[in-house]
Amino acid sequence: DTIRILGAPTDYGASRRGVDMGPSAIRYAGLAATLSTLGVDPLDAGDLSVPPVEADDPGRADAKYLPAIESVCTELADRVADALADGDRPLVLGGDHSVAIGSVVGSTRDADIGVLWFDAHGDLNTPATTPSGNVHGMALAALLGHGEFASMSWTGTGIDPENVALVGVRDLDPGEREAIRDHGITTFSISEIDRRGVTSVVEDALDVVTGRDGVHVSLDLDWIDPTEAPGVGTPVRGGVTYREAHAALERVADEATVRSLELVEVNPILDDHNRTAELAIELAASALGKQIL
Ligand code: DIR
Ligand code: MN
Ligand code: MN
Ligand code: MN
Repeated sequence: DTIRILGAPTDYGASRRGVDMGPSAIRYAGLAATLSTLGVDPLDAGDLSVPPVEADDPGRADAKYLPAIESVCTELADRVADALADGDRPLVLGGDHSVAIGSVVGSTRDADIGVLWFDAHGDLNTPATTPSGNVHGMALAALLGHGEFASMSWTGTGIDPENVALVGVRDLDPGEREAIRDHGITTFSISEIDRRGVTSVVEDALDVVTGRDGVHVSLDLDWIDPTEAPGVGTPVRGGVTYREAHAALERVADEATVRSLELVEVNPILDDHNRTAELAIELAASALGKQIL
């Protein structure tokens, strides 16, 4: 079992914050060594080449840096699909969450998959509803072909919205609430985790997203409480605890086939001695089947 590491060092999805240093921080925290202890072979394919955000112009205010994001995601989709075609499992290191458009487009190519989206946010805005113009807040809407994204071929997956679940959200914009209602996106809020416990919620999410060829796990580190994961692009108080995060990904490993995985929004500039990158690696290990005993 080979895990192919693909770095996507972008900071286009929300203008410059420092998440483009995520792949470096995650590697520095010992990603390859940790994967080796799981009995999988890490194959580091390096980073996509991404020009610095300062070298570009944001362009339209309701979808900043969209052409640059298109070009990174188009290349990433091919790299992810190539890894899968070679029999490797892709592990994408962001970068801001807009890179998920590339990962999921690549992972769904010729495959039937589910998508689990662990995030404080819904990432369900479109250029028409975004309060910020930041594409990282639109990544899931893009993948589902909402609004203007329906006419953009590079974001298209044809994925059935019934095979997508959002887990642990606690910060939604009005247009995102509408999208959840209108498109019937299965959404488990942080309040539902409070009431029912993370294990039972994740089991329900996994029932929803079963795809013949496995699941894509998109892990935005801001899903976790900022006390444990301070180094993220957009921290939001009240996230899942350290153990809840592990319990969730352990359930994923036990109950599903993880086809592809991504760790996004790690921001070493705001981090405390790289602990968020270290946590990202630990959680990837849980998702890939790390056993305590
Ligand atoms: C907000 C923030 N909903 C937006 N989104 C973030 O700008 O659309 N997503 N931070 O990760
Ligand atoms: Mn996100
Ligand atoms: Mn988020
Ligand atoms: Mn289903």
